[in-house]
Order: sequence, then C-alpha cells, then structure tokens
Amino acid sequence: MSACSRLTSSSSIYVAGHRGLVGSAICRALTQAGCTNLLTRSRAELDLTDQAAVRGFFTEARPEFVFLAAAKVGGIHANNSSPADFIRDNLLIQTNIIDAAWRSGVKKLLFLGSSCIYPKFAPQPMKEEHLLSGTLEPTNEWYAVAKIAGIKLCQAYRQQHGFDAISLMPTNLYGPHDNFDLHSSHVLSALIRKFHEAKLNQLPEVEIWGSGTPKREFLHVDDLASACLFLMDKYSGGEIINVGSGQEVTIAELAALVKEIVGFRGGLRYNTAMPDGTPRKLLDVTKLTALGWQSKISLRDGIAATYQWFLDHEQQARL
Ligand code: GFB
Repeated sequence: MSACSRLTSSSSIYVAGHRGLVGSAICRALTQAGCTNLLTRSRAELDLTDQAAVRGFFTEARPEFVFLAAAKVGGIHANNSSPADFIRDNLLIQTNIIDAAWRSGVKKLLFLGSSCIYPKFAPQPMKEEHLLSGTLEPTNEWYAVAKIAGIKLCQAYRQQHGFDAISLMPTNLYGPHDNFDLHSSHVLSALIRKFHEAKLNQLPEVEIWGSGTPKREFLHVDDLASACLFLMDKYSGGEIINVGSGQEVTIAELAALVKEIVGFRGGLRYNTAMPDGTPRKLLDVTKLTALGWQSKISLRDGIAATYQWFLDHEQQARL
C-alpha cells in the first residue's frame, strides 16, 4: 500500500472513465497497490453528462477519493472536426463530477487536463505558469478551453469551499486500451495499426498525416497512472502539475520507430493536406521531479509493449 498510503482498503475510490486508456491504467495501478474498493460505472450505467444522474450516483455511492479520467478525447482530426462535442461533453462531465464530488463530501479529487491547454507558441519546455499566457492551437482549442475550465473549477472549489481537488497535465499518452480507430485516434495508436495492416497486406507505403516535422512528447499510460497515485498521496495544492517523460521526437522519427518495431518494410508518404497541429509541446517537469517522481518506461519499450497488446487484443481493441 505504499503508493497510496492515505487510501486504506476500506477507502472507496471512484475511477471515472475506467474503460478508457487512462482510467483503465489507474485501476490497474490501484489494484497493484492493494486498493481493492474500486467503484466504477460504465457509460450505460451512468451518463456523466447528466447532472441529476451524477449527483444521484455520488449521493448513493459516497466515494471518498475520485480519479476524474472520464473525458471525450481524440486525435487532431477528431478534435478539429467535432469542436462542439469536445467542448460540450468535457464541460458537462467535469462540472457534474467536480460539483457532485464536493457536495457529497469526497475527501480528494484528481482531475486530468492535457498539455494542449498551453499556448501554441509557448516557450519550450512548457512550464505550469505558461497557462493562459497566449493564443491556443486552433485544431484543439475547444478541448483545451474545456480542460482549462476544469482546472479553474478545481482551483475555485479549493478557494471557495476548501475542496481538495488537484489537477495534473499529462503530455501525449499511449498504451493498452488506447483508441485505434484511424479517424479519431491519436498518432501513436494510429501508426501502430497502419504499419501493422500495411505489413499484413504487403502494401508499398503508409500514409503519415502532415509534414512529419511537428515534435511531440510521449508518455506511457502506466507511467501516468503511477504519477496519479503518487500525487494523490503526496500533493495537495491549487497549482497544476505537468506530467511528462522528456522523450520528444518528430512525427517522422516516431513513424520510423513504429515502422521498425512493427517490422514494415515499405515506404512512407506524407499527406500535407492533413494538419500538423502545434509545432512542439514538450512539458517542463521540474515541479514533479522535485516532488520525487519520474517516468520509467522508454518510448521504444512502451511502443513494443503497446504493439504486443494490440496483437493480443486485436478483436476487442477499439478499431
Ligand atoms: O496525436 P495527434 O492526433 O494529436 O497528432 P496532437 C499528432 C501529430 O501526428 C500531428 C500527426 O502533427 C498529426 O498530423 N500524424 C501523422 C497523425 N499521422 C497521423 C495519424 O495517422 N493519425 C493522427 N492522429 N495523427 C492532440 C489534441 O493533438 O493531442 C488533443 O488534438 C489532445 O486535444 C492530444 O490534447 C494530447 O498532439 O496534435
């Protein structure tokens, strides 16, 4: 129980979004740490955009700790094509959960934001104080504005009500239970599936969106889950905390790495009709490092493990 010493086996812990990339990783980490009293609800059981239903759940279930990993998420194309869904769903989900958690007497809540809350041209690596210092990246400003509102909700409930809500800003994530749908996924899961299917079908080339020049930092979701448990245990404050790996690559370098791990022998074709998005988003993790946490999973090992998970779960994976 060392990873969650403030959580006892009798603590009830609600993981919102337990079937997603992040929520499922948090459930695995909590179980490994000896926390067995986990509360979960599927989308069919509880519609998180329904305020009355969410209040009813909290009143009845009375969780003591909450990991808010439920969100409408997607890659650059999904964000760019469904701005109304991304801003509406995320505003509703996080407002309903944070408010109901406070009203029902939750001891502590951990909210997950995103590195896209920072300005498009923020100085690199991006520090927590760069929040709201410039214009956002247009392809995901709707999602980013919702996530910024989530941060402000946590800070406002802390200031007005003394509610212990903390906010983490993870960098681009990947790992088991990711979305592998080619229209709505993020780049890493998309590339795993594209190279795998191209290998099977002996295709001459794989299409890569954009120019290949943008840089992204990637963090395996099991590292993020470890940071979530660490901060739930060790940190209480209104200031946001970045969670990253420091492992930054260009999309072209990422494509070469995934291609090698999957074992595809053909070529790459860049489709510059698709957007590049922000040129670079590397997080400054000085604060988190000073608190005593750092990532462990290398990008190569993480991609290899995720490809193996994809092979083992191709039938159930979200394609
Ligand atoms: O991961 P991704 O969709 O999102 O795209 P963002 C990252 C980069 O990979 C972009 C390129 O430059 C894409 O053009 N890319 C190349 C591809 N091939 C592909 C492909 O097949 N699929 C995808 N999806 N990308 C997201 C935000 O931004 O980051 C979200 O939209 C969220 O709001 C997330 O914050 C972490 O990194 O650009």
